Amino acid sequence: MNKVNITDIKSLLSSKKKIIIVPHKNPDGDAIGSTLGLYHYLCQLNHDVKVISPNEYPHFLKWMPGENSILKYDTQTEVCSTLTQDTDIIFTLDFNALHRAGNMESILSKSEAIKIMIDHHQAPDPYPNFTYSDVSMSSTCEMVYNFIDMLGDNELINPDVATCLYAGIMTDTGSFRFPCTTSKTHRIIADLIDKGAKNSEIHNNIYDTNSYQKLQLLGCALSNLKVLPEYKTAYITLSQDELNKFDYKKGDTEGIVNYGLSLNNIVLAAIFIEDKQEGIIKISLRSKGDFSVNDMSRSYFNGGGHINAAGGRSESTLEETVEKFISILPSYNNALNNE
Ligand SMILES: [Mn+2]
Repeated sequence: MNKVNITDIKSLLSSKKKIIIVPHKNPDGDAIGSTLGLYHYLCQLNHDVKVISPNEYPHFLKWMPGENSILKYDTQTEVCSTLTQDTDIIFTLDFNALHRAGNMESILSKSEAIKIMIDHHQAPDPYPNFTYSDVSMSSTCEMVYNFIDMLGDNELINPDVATCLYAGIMTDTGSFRFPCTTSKTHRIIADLIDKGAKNSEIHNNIYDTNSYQKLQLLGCALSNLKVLPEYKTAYITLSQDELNKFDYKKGDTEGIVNYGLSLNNIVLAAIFIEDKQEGIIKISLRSKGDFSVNDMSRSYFNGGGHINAAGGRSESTLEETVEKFISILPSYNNALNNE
């Protein structure tokens, strides 16, 4: 794995460049926070910077400074294609394989621009010219902080940069409680507050925006929760009909999987969400300790992620997907019961 070469990047950024910053498809708080944090930093260096998201993101991220300047590839394809074809540098943030950029995959892989990856997921693809990959990091936002710091520009972390990076670290660490949260993470968070991130306001903006329907959907998910104590496993299902009944909007199911993991004596939690439009079942897996849901997802559910948090998908029905999940648990019996 390459470590990013800061000296080369520093000289690359020493003259005005056209720069595109791209988060992964279906961007979350860390993806939007890191792209906007980097955007506010690069704008101060007088580069010509654009953030292009492959698609739309949830409404609870639509308060971040600079958010209204984000272009969306799926609805603004022409302008986004032109910009991507005519750029000097492309930063890809919070993902490490081009297929994670969804419909932007082919335009990104064809581009001759210098590519710089900043990411904390496992097993990065070798597409970039510069790779800053570190799976021990809590979030890509923590890495963007380090990146700016390594470039010697810590003083350019203004309230806008600080706010975006704080939001991404907070969401990717489950408000600083996941095992990836280190003392270094807290030191960075402290510095971001000193530099103008309003921590309590950011928390409210992200977490206190529930609609009545969203809470009803959560109630439905929790009543569907099943526990398999012999495998220290809990799982939740949500069918398309249930999503429709509660007027599902993008982001409404975010975090629901963690309720399974909050049960006493549970090591593995899963949620299976039917998506009839895409014709797939979306899967989120969470675990405690050394049990790797990244491995499980890579082996069985066409996905991956981190040791304790991974995503995946299935093209079978909801029922078949759950059956498959239950059928593979015996092969993980020792690992689950040794936690
Ligand atoms: Mn992340």
